[in-house]
Amino acid sequence: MKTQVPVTMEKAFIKAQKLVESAEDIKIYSHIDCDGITAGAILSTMLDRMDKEHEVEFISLDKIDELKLENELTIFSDLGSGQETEKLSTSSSKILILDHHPSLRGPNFNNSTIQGKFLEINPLFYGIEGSNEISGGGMSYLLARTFGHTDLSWMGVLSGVGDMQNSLSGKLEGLNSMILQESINEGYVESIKDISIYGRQTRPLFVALSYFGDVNLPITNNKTEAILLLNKLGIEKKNGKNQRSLCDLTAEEKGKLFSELVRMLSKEVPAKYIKHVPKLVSAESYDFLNEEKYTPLRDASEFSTVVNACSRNKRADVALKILKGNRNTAMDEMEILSKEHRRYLALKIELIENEDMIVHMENLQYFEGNGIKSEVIGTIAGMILSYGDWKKPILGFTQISDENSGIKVSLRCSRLLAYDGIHFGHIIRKVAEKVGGSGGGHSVACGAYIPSNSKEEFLNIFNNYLNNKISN
Ligand SMILES: [Mn+2]
Repeated sequence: MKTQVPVTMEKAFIKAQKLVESAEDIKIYSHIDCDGITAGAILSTMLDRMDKEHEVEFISLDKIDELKLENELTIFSDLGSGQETEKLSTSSSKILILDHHPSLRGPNFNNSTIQGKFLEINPLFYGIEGSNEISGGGMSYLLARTFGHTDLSWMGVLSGVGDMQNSLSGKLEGLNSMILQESINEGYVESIKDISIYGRQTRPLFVALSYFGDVNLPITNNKTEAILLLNKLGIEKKNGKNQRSLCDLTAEEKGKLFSELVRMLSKEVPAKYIKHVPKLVSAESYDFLNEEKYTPLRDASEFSTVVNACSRNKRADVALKILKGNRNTAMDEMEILSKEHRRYLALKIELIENEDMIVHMENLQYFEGNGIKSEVIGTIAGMILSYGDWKKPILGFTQISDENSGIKVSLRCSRLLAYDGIHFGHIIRKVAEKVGGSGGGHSVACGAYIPSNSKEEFLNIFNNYLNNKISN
């Protein structure tokens, strides 16, 4: 795993630097998710500092084919590699791609017919993994870094976490860890050896514990049990009038909680998984030191939820303002969007749970999203897993959009399945292709787009494919 930018890759970034320096009018297209929006914020800040005329637009992947390039330089960040971006090229436009998804072209295309007008920089060209070693925002940061803007490294950390690059190992690795180190050196980030629970800054500890979902424990979806657990361990729930959060615990208290969670989990999981249990409970967490404690912007993982809440309500502009530090009105808007986001998720979870909408097949479980916005179907699948059977993956289906009758399917599963060697990102791609769709992603969080009438066939192929791979 590389923790330094390879020389050949550095050379590519110097070429990119020249492209940017020589352009007077620049357009940025970036992906409309946490990683992509943060990538856009990094590039936009970089261009602001150079006084370059530019515009940022956040789009979904299916929109790329329709674009008409009208600017001197167009930068694609966190997207563009997996699309036929070269076809957009015109005689008067230059293209720069900073992406970390698998490329349709490969490194040699840069030297081909449209040489000098098309530059794609992708970690995979340099033997660096795009799923856990660097994100789209990380690639954008590496460009900003060639101009000396190492103070933007904290956004590289945020995009790595937002892209779930740390989800399996519990920490940022490869080039992500280099970016993390730079952000620590700059005094923007603190890395903390911690317990792997979401909501470190904003959720009362017992609430955060009740969302434990990789394995169903007595505390899962049960706040009373979570409180009893804290009582048993002698961990105070309150600090004066205020509920304590994970970030308030002492190292000793975290140690006690860690041991108890490991003990509880080891009782619950099949023998072959026991060796992986500690990885489920421990993780590095990242605090942004310039953000106030107990706010959702202090913790990298909670910050990424805020960005997602904005984008999923089609207000990426609010997230962009917050990232770039234009906070005044954006903070209020962000709070409203976050509340709305949480309310929407809670309503949908309640519906699926109350109506018993999880359907069990031999090797998987699924639910029909009936009108759930396709932007959040993955988030909801992840949350609903704790109401189903953690030993199987869960798939959520929903219509792509009002205009597109195709189906979006999202899959989530316990990290234990991935530690055991299953990579659902690869599996979902194969199965989706068999029914005429496309898909991919991480081992524990991935998705696909499939034709509108192919759900049954997709489910059957998927279920059969998992024969003997899932232990029930
Ligand atoms: Mn990404």
